[in-house]
Amino acid sequence: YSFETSNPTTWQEAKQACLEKGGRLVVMETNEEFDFIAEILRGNEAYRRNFWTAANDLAEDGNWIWDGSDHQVENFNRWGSLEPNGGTGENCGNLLRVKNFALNDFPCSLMDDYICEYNFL
Ligand SMILES: [Ca+2]
Ligand SMILES: [Ca+2]
Repeated sequence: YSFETSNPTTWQEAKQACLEKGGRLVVMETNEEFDFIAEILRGNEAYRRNFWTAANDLAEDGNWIWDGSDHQVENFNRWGSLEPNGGTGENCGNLLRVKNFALNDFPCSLMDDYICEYNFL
């Protein structure tokens, strides 16, 4: 994984940046992987912004997928309380700092830090 905090970007830009590094936006396939990432974020005061993940419902509102993976988000309930709540206005998934880095739907055009992953199967 790499935690990219020096250049907040839109979701699309974050996706492209991870591809250019030879990886992809982080796909959290298990609760263990989610907890591993969240513990890193919660344990470091340097992580002050939200982080983009590969989660999105761009293709069909309400149908959450992980970009670059066949895994479904619906089987993975790590949403923050009351999330997802943005309908068609929030189609990209980040880890929301004010909700202790739970998953949140967020406007794709806003600027966030992001997490890339590498060496996935
Ligand atoms: Ca949405
Ligand atoms: Ca939201």
